[in-house]
Amino acid sequence: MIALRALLAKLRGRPIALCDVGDVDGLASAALFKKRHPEGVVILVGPSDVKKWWVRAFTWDFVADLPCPGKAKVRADHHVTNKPCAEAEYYDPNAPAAAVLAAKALGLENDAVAKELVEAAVQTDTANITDQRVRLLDLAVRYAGRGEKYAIVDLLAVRGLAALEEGPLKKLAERGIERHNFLLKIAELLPLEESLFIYSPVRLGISYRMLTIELEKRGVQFVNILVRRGYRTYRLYCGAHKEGRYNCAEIASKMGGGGHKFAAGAVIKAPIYNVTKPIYALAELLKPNVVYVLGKCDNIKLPCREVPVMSRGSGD
Ligand SMILES: [Mn+2]
Repeated sequence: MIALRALLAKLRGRPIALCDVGDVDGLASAALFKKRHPEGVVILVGPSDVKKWWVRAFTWDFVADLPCPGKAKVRADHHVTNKPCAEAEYYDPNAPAAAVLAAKALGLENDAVAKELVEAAVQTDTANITDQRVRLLDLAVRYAGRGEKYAIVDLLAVRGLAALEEGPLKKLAERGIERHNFLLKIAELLPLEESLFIYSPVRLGISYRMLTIELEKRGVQFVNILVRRGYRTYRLYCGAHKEGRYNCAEIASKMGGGGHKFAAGAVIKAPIYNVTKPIYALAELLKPNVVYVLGKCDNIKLPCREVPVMSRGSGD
């Protein structure tokens, strides 16, 4: 458990950092902290985890790319919606990435490896990737599990982007490319209708959030992907065009989740006596002409079209 990891670090008198688990910016910021404090311990969490009691219980030596966890000594962040709170704030809503501010906060502005990491964070956070190594890092991070992300932070702290050239980070990047290509293949098989209802009866090892974004890029206005993650467990990913008339927050909240107008989601538990209920509950809300199934239409009592995909095992 990550709370225990933080507690142990505290007891050993090590500096602790709290960084965003979600993207290259968060991980690059964490790597900068490790570069400055090799004995330090990084904890990676998402923005919503910051409200958890154990996160609020600690005094964090360094926080990056996240809202205030309560008690923080130094914080580097560029989100307009996050209020400053730390003893020393490196906060600039106009900064292209939190890592830019993290490097400043940690006194690493002139370090060559740090410069590389900052540049990688800027390119990914501004969706303007020009360096091939940054593209590889982005794909490695997108498809990495939590444990793998800690390994990425350590490797980046020691070697910078050169860590992508061999060993575990090269492997993670290769897996990222493979999964992303699989995602693009699925996107190609789907029709570009205004609104899509997609059902995935098994997890395909892709990022479904990325698939909603990819389909929107291609012109779909409203994408709902329902993924069956277990016998009774489902996950909804909703994506809508920012200026469109569709509202993901509304759909997600009706399914027991939440989020933004343009991106929202829900985890749904089906009743034991009716394990396919979430499919029909979502269809009731969306009233789709057809359900696109990433696999077989078996037993789905709705107009259904099969999208022939090859399963690749679990991932996101
Ligand atoms: Mn960021």
